[in-house]
Formats: sequence, C-alpha cells, structure tokens
Amino acid sequence: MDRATRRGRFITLEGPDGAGKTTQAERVAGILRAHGKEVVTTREPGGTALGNRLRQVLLDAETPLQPTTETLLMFAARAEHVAHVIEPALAAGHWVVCDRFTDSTFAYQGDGRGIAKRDIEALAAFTHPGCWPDLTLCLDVPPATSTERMQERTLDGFEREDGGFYRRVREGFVKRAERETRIVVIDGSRALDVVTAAVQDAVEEFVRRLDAQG
Ligand code: Z5A
Repeated sequence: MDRATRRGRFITLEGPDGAGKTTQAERVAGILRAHGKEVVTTREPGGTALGNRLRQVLLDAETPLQPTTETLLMFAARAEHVAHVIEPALAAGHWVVCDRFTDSTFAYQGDGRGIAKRDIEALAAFTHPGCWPDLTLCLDVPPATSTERMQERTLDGFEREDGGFYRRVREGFVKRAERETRIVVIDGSRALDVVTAAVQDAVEEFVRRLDAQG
C-alpha cells in the first residue's frame, strides 16, 4: 500500500531503551483521539500472536542469537504485523501509533550489531514495500539515562549489552534522523512534562500540516 492510497496515517516512536517511547505512545494516541481520529496502538517486535511469540525468542537473555538470525526474526515478526495490523488499520482510515519499527532495525541490528545497511534496506523493501511511517518521533537519551530508568527491572538480552553497543545504537538513530525528514528528534532526557510538551507540539504541527493540505 502506498501513501497515496492509504487513508490513515502511521506514526512511530523510536529511540534507545528507556527513552520514554511507551509512555509517549499513549500520549500521542490521546492527542490524536482528541482530534477525532480512530487510533490503533501497537508495538514491535510484537503486535500479532506470532509476533509476540517471536518477541519472546528475540528478548530471551538466556538464548543469544546470531545477528543475522535476530535481523530475520525482526522482519518475520514485522511482515505479520504489517499484513495483519498496520496496513488493514491504515486502509480503514485509522491512525496507527507504533512503539518501534524498521528504524530500530537500522540502529540495533545495523549500527549495534554490524549488519550491513544495504541488507536491512533490501529486507525492508521485501517486507513492507511502500509502508513507511509518515512521522517518527525519536526520543534521544544518553546511555546513562537508559541505565538509570531500567534499574528496577529484570533486564532482557538487549538491555544486558555493554555501553559501546548503546552508544552505537544512539548515534545510529541520530544519524538516520539527519537523512530522513520524517524523523523528529526530541531530547527525552528532560523532565516528563517537558518531553510530553515537545511531543505534543510535534504531533499538533503534523496534524496542522495535513489539515492545511486538505
Ligand atoms: N529491537 C531491535 O533490536 N530491533 C528492532 O527492529 C526492534 C526492536 C523493533 C524491544 O524491547 C527490544 O527490541 C529493544 C530493541 C529491540 N531493546 N531493548 N531492550 P522493549 O520493547 O522491552 O524495550 P524498549 O522498546 O526499549 O522499551 P522500554 O525499555 O520500556 O523503554 P521505553 O518504552 O522507551 O520507555 P518507557 O517504558 O516509556 O519508560 C521507561 C521508564 O522511564 C518508566 O519507568 C517511565 O515511567 C520512565 N520515564 C519515561 N519518560 C521519563 C522522563 N522524561 N523522565 C523520567 N522518567 C521517565
């Protein structure tokens, strides 16, 4: 489905672990609902029954995967998610708010694990041709903030990676945002109400621009 034929809009939240994506995804949905939009909220990896089973495999700290296996499983989960959740919702005129999508694969598997970007590009073109977010809010936090916010939980496989991995992932997101105009970077290390206000501004601006286009 290309952008011209879809009726809804697709918004993603991206950024390193603990950046506040899940918290802000709910707020984005609330802003859109206040504008009268029907909103579907979802996340990756996951979003479908098979996607959730693959999520358990991908996040299992006891069973590390080869980077290639990890990349292919991310796209397997995504293929199901796009076909069964994202595209049907967009076709029905709903807005989709998704916690992570393919930008995460570029940052984690590409910059973090060293998978070639051209291979990720090829898998993206194979898995979701024409289905890219209209707006991406990338919450940027330094590794120290991620660590601090994750202190009270049991860490999954990704969260046990070292600081070097997280620096590469973070830089990967920021560099990708420099090339992709749909990505808006927001400093997620600030107080919650400040970050929420910045997210609200970005979403309101996007809705205003669309309304102005008719
Ligand atoms: N992954 C991948 O490698 N490749 C891919 O293609 C995809 C994913 C799609 C998913 O796990 C993992 O999969 C992820 C990347 C990898 N790596 N890890 N781990 P996940 O869904 O469990 O992890 P996550 O996406 O990073 O979610 P998260 O750790 O829960 O972070 P978050 O959603 O960004 O943050 P949050 O849950 O909203 O907030 C975290 C805590 O901070 C919470 O207590 C909040 O109340 C608090 N918080 C939030 N904002 C603030 C502010 N502004 N100030 C203070 N405290 C705050």
